[in-house]
Amino acid sequence: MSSESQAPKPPNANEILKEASHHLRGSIAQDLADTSTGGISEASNQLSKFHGLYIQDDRDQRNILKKEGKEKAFAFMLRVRLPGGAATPHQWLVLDRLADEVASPSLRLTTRQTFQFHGVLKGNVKKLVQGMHQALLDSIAACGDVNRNVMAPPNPERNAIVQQVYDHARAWSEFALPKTRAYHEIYLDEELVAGGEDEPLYGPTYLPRKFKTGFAVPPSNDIDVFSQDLGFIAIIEGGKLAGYNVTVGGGLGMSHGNAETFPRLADVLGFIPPDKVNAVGEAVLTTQRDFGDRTNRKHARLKYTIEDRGISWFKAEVEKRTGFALAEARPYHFTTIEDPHGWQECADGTWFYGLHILSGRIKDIPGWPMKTALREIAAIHTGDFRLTPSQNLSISGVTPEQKPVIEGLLAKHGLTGENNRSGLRLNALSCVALPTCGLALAESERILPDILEKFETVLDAAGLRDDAISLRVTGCPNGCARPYLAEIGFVGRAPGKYALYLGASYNGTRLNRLVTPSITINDAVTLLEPVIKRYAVERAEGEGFGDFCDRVILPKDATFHSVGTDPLTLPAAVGV
Ligand code: SRM
Ligand code: SF4
Repeated sequence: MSSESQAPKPPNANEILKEASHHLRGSIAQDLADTSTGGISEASNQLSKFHGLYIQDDRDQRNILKKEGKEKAFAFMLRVRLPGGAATPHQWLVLDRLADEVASPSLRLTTRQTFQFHGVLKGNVKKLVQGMHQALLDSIAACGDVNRNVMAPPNPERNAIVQQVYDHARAWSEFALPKTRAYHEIYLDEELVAGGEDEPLYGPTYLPRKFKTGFAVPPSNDIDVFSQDLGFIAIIEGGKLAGYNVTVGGGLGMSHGNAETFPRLADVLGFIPPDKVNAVGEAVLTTQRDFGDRTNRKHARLKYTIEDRGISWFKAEVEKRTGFALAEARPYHFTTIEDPHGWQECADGTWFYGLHILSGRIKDIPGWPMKTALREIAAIHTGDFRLTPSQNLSISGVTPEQKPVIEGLLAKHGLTGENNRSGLRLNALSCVALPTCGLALAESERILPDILEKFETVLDAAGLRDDAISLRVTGCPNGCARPYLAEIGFVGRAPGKYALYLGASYNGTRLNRLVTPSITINDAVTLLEPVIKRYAVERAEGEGFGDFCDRVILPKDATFHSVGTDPLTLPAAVGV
């Protein structure tokens, strides 16, 4: 072996950038002040992600502007930090107004329970951040190589256990926040910290890659706990929260044609009592900080650290850092990922209303004035809003007296039927994709209604309109709508072409498998029509569509396939 091949690989460019950034400052402030362009430098783009900001350009306009020799139509996306997805009515009204005044003006609920603004022009970035700040909201660590928005079941008022879990999620979120004041200086005009500050948890280069945490309360796996880098599954014994099973190493992003990247379900590491959440979280996070791959960003998530070094090694390292051993994992059972819809009564005597919002897009269109309706509700609501992991909204903490008022407002705007949709539609997710996402290879949010209509026709004919089937679409293999955990997954490959995946379990505990690497939506409907018909007549009692595909349609010996390696021959398997 040559000495050259033994030399350690150099850190990737982002590592050098982070180290030199003076705790995430870099030249973002100067770039934002530069009025000669609507964009910012690539270095500032990488760093501003840590502050929840991405520079994007309108991809619908990209070619036209290029032909005209003009600059791209640059604008920022801003993602709010909102642990557990909770916002007050006042905060809702502020975000609603800011969307009108300085952004696209739609609001977008994300798959990790927060809001995104799109179309924020450079000159409006500080106005937006300052406006949010007035309402005690920020976008710190909403993106970047840090612990991101922490997920938790959206309705703590349901019972005392959910409330406890929610409190633990918030405490972990606070604990794992970066300490740098860069955000306050750049966007809120706070004075520069003279000597710089310390980042006790992260150090100067933060984490090798994004890091995601979620808390689940069985039987609901609404947060898709096995897709999280770090997960906590509440264990309930004798009607009390006994503690958590800790999960590590989940993650979904992959690249088409790169077998070294793959979606991975988390391992269950062991059981801990409730007061050990932060200690274990810190040990997991710092192990990844110290051992994660800082040479190759495509191999830098915790899932690869665990895959490469083994779960036993990882557990030993975590236990070394905490100073205590994790107990054996305790039994749990997940049944669903679906949000509750409509009115639900809570233990504290209040109610919440689960409102389905397709792709989490809140805007006004003729006949569907969702933004106006929610603004009017926010103006009189005395409880909270909770954003769900399925891009839906829960209007929570509603008193019995206010219930008819809120219902009246939904009725006034013709929105009471939103929850009376097909089981497929109520369980569908899509990522943003075009025109804002710079990584999209195909449409996602904009094509979802069309996909749903086509499949609804087939499902109606098979008598399956009300069956809950999860369908998730993304514009590229990064997996932002968690498509590899869907019973039917479409993953953008090229304009109009998708990789089709089938056979995940409905409760988020088994990944789906690649059926065909590139197919049009029409061809996929044709391909799946006989499968759906067979499912309608041949399924076992209570069997979900994904389980049926896994049991009957997909070959027994197949493991997860990445694109380019032996897609399953579904037509032969189905007998069409
Ligand atoms: Fe995501 C990158 C949108 C949840 C995996 N994601 C992006 C960017 C920022 C594109 C970019 O880097 O330029 C997208 C912005 C699009 C836009 O115009 O708004 C984007 N991701 C989203 C959201 C808004 C999808 C949605 O429609 O709701 C979700 C915001 C979550 C939040 O509030 O924090 C979103 N992204 C996810 C999830 C699901 C989850 O976390 O539960 C995943 C898969 C889980 C995972 O991380 O493994 C996910 N996003 C990615 C990846 C691939 C990461 C990887 O390990 O390979 C990227 C690309 C990257 O990081 O390089 C990405
Ligand atoms: Fe963009 Fe791909 Fe994420 Fe969709 S899955 S938002 S296309 S990065």
